[in-house]
Amino acid sequence: MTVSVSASECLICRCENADDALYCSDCLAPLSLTRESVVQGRDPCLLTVIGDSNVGKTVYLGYLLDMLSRRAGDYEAIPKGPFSIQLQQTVMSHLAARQFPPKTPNEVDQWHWAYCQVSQDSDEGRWYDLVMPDMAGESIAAELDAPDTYTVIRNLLAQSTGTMVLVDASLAAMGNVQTDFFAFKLMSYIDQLAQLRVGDKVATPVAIVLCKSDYCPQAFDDPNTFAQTNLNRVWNLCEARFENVAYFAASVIGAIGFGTDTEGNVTTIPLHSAPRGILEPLEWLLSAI
Ligand SMILES: Nc1nc2c(ncn2[C@@H]2O[C@H](COP(=O)(O)OP(=O)(O)OP(=O)(O)O)[C@@H](O)[C@H]2O)c(=O)[nH]1
Ligand SMILES: [Mg+2]
Ligand SMILES: [Zn+2]
Repeated sequence: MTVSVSASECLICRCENADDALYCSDCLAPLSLTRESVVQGRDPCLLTVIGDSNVGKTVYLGYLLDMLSRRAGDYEAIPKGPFSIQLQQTVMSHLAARQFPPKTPNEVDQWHWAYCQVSQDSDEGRWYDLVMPDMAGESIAAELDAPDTYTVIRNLLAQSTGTMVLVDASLAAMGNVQTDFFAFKLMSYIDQLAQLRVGDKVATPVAIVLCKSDYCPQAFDDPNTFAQTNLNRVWNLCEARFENVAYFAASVIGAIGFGTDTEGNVTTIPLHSAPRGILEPLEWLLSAI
């Protein structure tokens, strides 16, 4: 694959920027992404992680990146630049201190962008240049309700090689309809972006990750049945409009404790990490692209 951009063209929205600019003037994505891909001489593989606020995107993505750099599952991962390590450092240092990382800010220039090269021993030495931004759930919600509020989200989804849709399985299992509706809206947004004729289906692979499945172990036993039962609107839309969808249960935390903060609010405390199902969605996406 050859890279088709110049060093000052934004990889996400393709707009031209000044040679010494650090961030794209249009969508605020870091231009180091483009510069690095020009050095590598190939287009990176954009994997977009989306989901409602508080579903666990930051925790999942930070933990996934950390597992890759610790060579879990025979993976080898090389971060491209120190900015790519920030997300995993934030997540791992908070978990080590028995805290959850803070909510991702809505400002695009505050999002962490992870850019790393990944290869798996069993994949004949093939390298993927993965770009995975950690976006704020509230910004995603704003873009769904009023398209073009966050052009960066639209551009990312339109160009994604693969997408991970994160859903809060613990809420879904309790019958919370908001969980199903949010993912339903997201899938419909992706479907609309593809601008396909009625009979054609979206080919981009989509992994639906049932986060916080430590609260509902039945999701691990059979993610498909769990989704069909508890996320029925999404399931039906995927059947009708998407060619390549798979469901995965995942959880990072083994046991949760409860405490109170200085203002008396109840807080959750991650007592220890027990990752389950973290690598599988990535593995499937890489095999599907
Ligand atoms: N039980 C359990 N809770 C989790 C897990 N991952 C995250 N959580 C809880 O979910 C909360 C939100 O996680 P985040 O990763 O910050 O959520 P987010 O999707 O990044 O949210 P925004 O940044 O607002 O978009 C955490 O503060 C935890 O309370 C998990 O694996 N198991
Ligand atoms: Mg977050
Ligand atoms: Zn841009």
